[in-house]
Amino acid sequence: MKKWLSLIFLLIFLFPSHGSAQTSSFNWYEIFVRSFQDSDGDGIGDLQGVLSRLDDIEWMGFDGIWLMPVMQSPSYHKYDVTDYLSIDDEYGTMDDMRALVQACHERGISLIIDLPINHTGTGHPWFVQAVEALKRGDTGSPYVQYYHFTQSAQTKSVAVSGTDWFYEEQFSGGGMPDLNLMNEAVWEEIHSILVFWLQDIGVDGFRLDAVTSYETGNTEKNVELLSRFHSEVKAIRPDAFCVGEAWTNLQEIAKYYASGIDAFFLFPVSQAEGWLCRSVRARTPASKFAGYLEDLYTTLPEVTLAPFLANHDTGRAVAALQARSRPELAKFAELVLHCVGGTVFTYYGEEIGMVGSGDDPNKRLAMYWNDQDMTQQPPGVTKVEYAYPCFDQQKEDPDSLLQYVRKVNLLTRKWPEIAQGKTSIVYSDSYVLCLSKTLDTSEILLALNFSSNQPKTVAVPEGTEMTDSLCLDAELPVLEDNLLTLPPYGFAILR
Ligand SMILES: [Ca+2]
Ligand SMILES: [Ca+2]
Repeated sequence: MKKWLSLIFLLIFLFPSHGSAQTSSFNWYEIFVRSFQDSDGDGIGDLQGVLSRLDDIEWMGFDGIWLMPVMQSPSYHKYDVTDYLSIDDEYGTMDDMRALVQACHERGISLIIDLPINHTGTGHPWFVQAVEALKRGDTGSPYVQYYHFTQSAQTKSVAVSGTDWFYEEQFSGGGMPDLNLMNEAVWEEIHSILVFWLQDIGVDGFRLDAVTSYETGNTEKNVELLSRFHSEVKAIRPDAFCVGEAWTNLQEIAKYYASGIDAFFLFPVSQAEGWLCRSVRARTPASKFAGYLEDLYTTLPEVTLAPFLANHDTGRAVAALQARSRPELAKFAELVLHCVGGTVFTYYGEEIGMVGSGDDPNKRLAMYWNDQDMTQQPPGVTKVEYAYPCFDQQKEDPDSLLQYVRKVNLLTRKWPEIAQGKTSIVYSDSYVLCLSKTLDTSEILLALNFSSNQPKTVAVPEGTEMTDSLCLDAELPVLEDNLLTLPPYGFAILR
């Protein structure tokens, strides 16, 4: 153990962490493969299905894809992996994966995959062999050291049937025993997994599941483990991009960035009680949001942020925003999210205003392409509901949420200052927020009107010109005598 610890410190010393992300992709699309697109008629989404939808993904303006777990696993969600070097039979083959990677790269789309290493499934051969060893009384088996077995019940432990042992399981009830990430042999396995996916298959990085549970309650240790992970990844592929799920507050997330991992999801901005929803509900929405941003840029001044509104574990944004009958609010929220900067993650279906909350499967419904072309609903669904029209219909409607999200994505790509620039708040009042974004020597100004029903006017610096705008209808922002008037939920880019 001591030898291993000194290795960790050595690695940290040799690879000081830097905040800049190795990615050219800033509009990411999170896909739950099972619910996305079926290609072979069995009703279950698969990799060939994703491949067949790349035209649509590209059209929407996304330049990065995060696939939720694709490795062999007995559950519908596939976070309980039984073979890290495989593709689940339901999703297709490794050849399908290679084809998908190649097709993404031909389009300039990055592809990262979910990597749950906090735990395996109970069906993983490591765990099966560990349990067999315990049943034989062979506690010296190397596989026993892969997990956290104890002889007394802990707060998060499960009895190993047929023995008097228990295993640690942070996500209880899931058949997901926690790996012993303090074991050098486990890291040798992780190294092989990284080489396989980054080198042999050519994925562009990973979404790291449940990093706060690596060593639950020990942020310092988790940051050390992630530093090692980061070093190993960059040694294999210096341009790989990793984003971590540290589901915690801003101050804790800031600590995780010390690991060097490119980005961490900005949980505080997401969900019904997050900054964005709280702000749009507030009496003074723009100044409220500006206050949150001030905290954000002070706490995380030099890192790549990863804002998102909803993911597969949260309720969907339309419900959180109470925007079922207010598509304009869903649109504006997507815009505000992008103005935060960094690598923005959009969960599949958010771009067409899908809803779903409560039980997990309800948050992972079949993508609503149209009424014919849908996968089966995931098992355990208790409510199937689609609040907004289907993808095909929204694609034909120039005023749809889908078309708006596409415009936001395209504006973000046209103006790299928005995602990559250093942000400062130059003005805020109750309803108007102006942000400056500086990238290298280029500076642009973003002006947003948070009012749902009133035009708002703000003074802008002399000589500023409006280069782009995005509004809900035909009414456009007007710039006259250094006064910018924005229609309700209007947006302008100036420089
Ligand atoms: Ca299928
Ligand atoms: Ca753990």
